[in-house]
This record gives sequence, C-alpha cells and structure tokens, in this order.
Amino acid sequence: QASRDWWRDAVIYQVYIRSFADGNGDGEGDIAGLRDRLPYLHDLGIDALWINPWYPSPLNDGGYDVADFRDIDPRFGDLAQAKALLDEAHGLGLKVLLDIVPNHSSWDHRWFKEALAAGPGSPERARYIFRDGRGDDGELPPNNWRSVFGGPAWKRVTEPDGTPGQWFFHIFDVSQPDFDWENPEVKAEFLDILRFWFDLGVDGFRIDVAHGMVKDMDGPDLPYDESGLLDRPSIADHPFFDRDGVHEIYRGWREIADSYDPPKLYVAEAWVEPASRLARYLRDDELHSAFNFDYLKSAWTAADLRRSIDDSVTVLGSVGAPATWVLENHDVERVVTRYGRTVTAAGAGHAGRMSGPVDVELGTRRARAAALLMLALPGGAYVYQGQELGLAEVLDLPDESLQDPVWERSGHTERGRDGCRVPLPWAVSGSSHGFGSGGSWLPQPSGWGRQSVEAESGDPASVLSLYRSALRSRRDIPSAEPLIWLPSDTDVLAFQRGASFVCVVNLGAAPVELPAHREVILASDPLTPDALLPADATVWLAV
Ligand code: TEU
Repeated sequence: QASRDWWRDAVIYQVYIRSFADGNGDGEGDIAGLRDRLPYLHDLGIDALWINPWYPSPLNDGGYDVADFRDIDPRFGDLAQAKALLDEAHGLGLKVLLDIVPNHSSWDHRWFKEALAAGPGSPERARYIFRDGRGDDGELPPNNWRSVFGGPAWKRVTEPDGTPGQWFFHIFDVSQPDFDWENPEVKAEFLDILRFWFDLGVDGFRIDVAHGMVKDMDGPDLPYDESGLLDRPSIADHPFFDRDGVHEIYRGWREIADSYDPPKLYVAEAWVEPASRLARYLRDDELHSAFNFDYLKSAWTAADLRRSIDDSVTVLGSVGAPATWVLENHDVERVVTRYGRTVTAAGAGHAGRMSGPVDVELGTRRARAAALLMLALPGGAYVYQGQELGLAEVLDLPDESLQDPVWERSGHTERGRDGCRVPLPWAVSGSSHGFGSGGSWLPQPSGWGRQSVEAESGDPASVLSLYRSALRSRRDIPSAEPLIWLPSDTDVLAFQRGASFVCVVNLGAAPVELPAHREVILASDPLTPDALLPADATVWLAV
C-alpha cells in the first residue's frame, strides 16, 4: 500500500469501538481490546480501519455527542493508547481513519456550557445556534423544524437569571446542539482538530453528516409527513442539508489534508441524492470519497443493483472519484436481515429499518452473494464489524436495554439502531462469548457463540471463511480494469474485469448456467451437481 491513492480500491473495516472487544472487563469495547484483535483484522485481509467516535462523551448518541474533540473517553482508553494503536496498525500495514463530527457537539462540551452561562448575545452563544422563541413570551420554538430522531429540533434553555429564555437548534438528539458554521471561531477550531489527529498519525477522517453544517436559519417552515419525521432531505433547497456553502469548508479542509505526505483522506457520510449532487463533494480540492448509500438502499433485484452500480460508476467516475460499496454500518439494519425480509418495501422505516417477517437462512445466502458481488466491483468497499460473521440484526433486545435515542424520541414507535450494535462474539462460550470478562453493554442473543470468530474460523463453509477467501482473491482482480457487463438473463448480473475475471450473480429463483470454459475461483454457495449457479448465489470465475 505504498501508493498515495491506496484508498481508491481499499477495503475499509468499520470498528464500532464500544462493541468490538473489551480489554478491561467493564462491558464496553475499548482501545486495548482493539489492539489485541489487530492480528485478526490483518489476517482478514482488509486495508484500513475506520473507528467510530471514541472521544469523551456522555454516549447519548453512541459517542456522536462529543464533549471534547481532542481526547479519548476514559472508557475507551487514552491518547497514549491511541498512539500505540496507530503505530501497531501501521506496523501491520493497516491505515486508520477516525470519525469527525463537525455538525454538533455534546451539550457537555465546554463551549456549550459556556454558552449557557454567558447568556443571550454573547460570543459564547454565537458558537451555537440560539434564537428567541415565537409567541408573546417566546414560548414557541422559532419554527416547525424537527429533529431527525423525532420531536422538535429546538430546545428552550433556562437563562442564567433563572427565567425561561432562548432556544437552541439540534438536528439530532437534544443533547447534540448544532454549531453555527458561519462563526469563524468554529471553522478555525475544526481546522485545528484535524491537525491535532493528523499529527498523531491518523490517516484520514470519515466526516459525520458531511452534508450538514451549513444552514439557512431564515428558511421557511417545512412540510412534514404524518409521522413528523424528516429523516432524509426530500425537498429541494433543504434549509439544513446539502447547502452550497458546505463546499467552501471542505476546500479549507483539503488544503490541510494535502499538506501532509502522504496526504490524508476524507470520506463523506452524506445522505445526498441523486448521485450527481453527491459528486459535487468529490473533487481534487474537496473530499476524496463518499459512502454509496444508494447501493445500500438497493433492493435485492438485478435491475435495482445494476442501476445503482451503473449510476455510481458513471457519475462518480466522471469526477474522477472511485465508487464505493456499502452494505452495512452502525445506523442501518444488518444485511442478513434486510435481504431476508420475505415481504419487502412495505413500511420502509426510519434509519433504514423495515418491518415484516425475516427468513434468516435466505438472508444469509443473499448476504454471502452480496459480499462477493460487492468485492468484485471496481472501487472501494466497506465492511462493518460482524458483517464478516454474517450476524443478523438483533430484533428482540429487551426494551429496557435499548440505548439509541431514536427509541425514546420516537415515542417508542421506532426501536432504533441498537440491534446492529450488539457486542461481537469472539468465542463459542465463556463470558459474553469472548467479548470481555465483564459482560456486554447490550445483551447478546442466545446462539451468538455459533457465529463467533472462533466457531467460524474452524468452518470452511462459514461467512468468515468466505470473506477471508474473497479478500485474498480480490487482490488478483485487476483493479484498474473497468466493469464490462456481459449478456445475461434478466435476473442475472454478469460482468467481467479485464480479460480473465468474471463475476456472475443469480438474483432469480431458479439455477442458471454459467459461461463455458471457466474455472471457479470462489462461490458464495456450492454449484448444483450439474454445475449450475443456484438462486441467490454469486460466483467468481477465471479463464
Ligand atoms: O448519521 C447521520 C444520518 O443522517 C443518519 O443515518 C441517522 O443516523 C439516522 O437517520 C438516524 O435514524 C450520523 C451517524 O452515523 C449517526 O450514528 C449519528 O446518530 C448521527 O450522524 C448524528 O451524529
């Protein structure tokens, strides 16, 4: 990975640190646990890690409520351990990306406490978005905007003199006040935070809500649907998502990244549609790459996947950015469950969750096929911890264990995102299946040990073995060769990369024939006795 463009076809493994591995036995994952497991990640065959927020935080939103952007939460470790982790990862040839959260802080951040104490009109308040309320006594929020997690996007504060006062704005949880990005102090602060981590040796950042930050606070009231939720920007000229001004910020950030040798990397988490809007972020003087959520949201059909693949390759390619492929992250339902829904589309819900019966066996076959498809496509790919074990969404967490603010803020109508954040099973048996000696902060389901790293490592037919083989064989796919579609049935996707590599995915219900004179490199499921590709399976072929 000596190349400066290592990220263009990298496989990046997402570490949700709180649930990865617990080194100190407090029931929460930590840096010590991650350091112990670096050899596992190295053997898996990934190129880089992206670590979810590990900063001091009350963890109201899993650490996306940051109280100090330049430190580590004591539950996860300290800066010395972070440095040691970076050195060890680099020693194994793994790059490390962190998660930066520039749209908001925690209400425990020193700046926010100062803002409350200093009162209306102060420079301290000007770092956030405070406004007077409507109504005779300012008792109504400044407008009707709602939080992504449910409820109003405004919270009234008590002024230092004890009277009810101004309102502050929060796109997400009430404990996550939004910064005012018009304020030069906010801009300067984040440039400094970027340098702080780059100087420590971090290789890049995943940018949280990269389409946020810049707002038109004078914008009009918004038309909400019945549920009152506006999860995604569904209107043109949205007052707080994907505004033009955000691009200027990234031009400043890119200068900093490019001032290092080798240059640092930025990956945008931007729920922006269509692809042409997303492409505006991906320029030589802005961000390098972005998660492909259109692909994540595609249905398990040849038509949908093909359209999404073509869109990404063409539109992102036209601006010189690599396509990226994402099936899971800490916000969405695990792919085994998503593709295992026997009734789809109905009730597509918040945070990518749906309702309806799940066939885990079917979902697992599709998830295996989807993994081989994703890893055969040109560009970079992301793997969320546990995806390589084929973990399903944990749908039956007890109510009292749920931590995601979505559960509370939606008035208990949405169960939230905890089901994909359950601590990993490392061992067949023992305390929390090898996660750590002190239990696990979310309860693990029964049978979790069968999907542990230990169990799957010894089983050549496991999802883990499939990922290991695929990540190894992927290195032989000519990365510079574009995807060329081959003629196929409507329910089949078939393409080649270079002269010798072919990938075939069967999304139909019946087994299909494979191109002749090819040798099987890897298949997500065994071929039928007469060498047909079964339904919901993918095969890699060589001449
Ligand atoms: O997510 C931003 C986002 O737009 C969502 O996918 C959101 O999580 C979902 O709609 C909630 O139902 C990022 C982080 O990935 C997420 O974990 C944080 O909660 C959020 O930002 C706030 O920082």
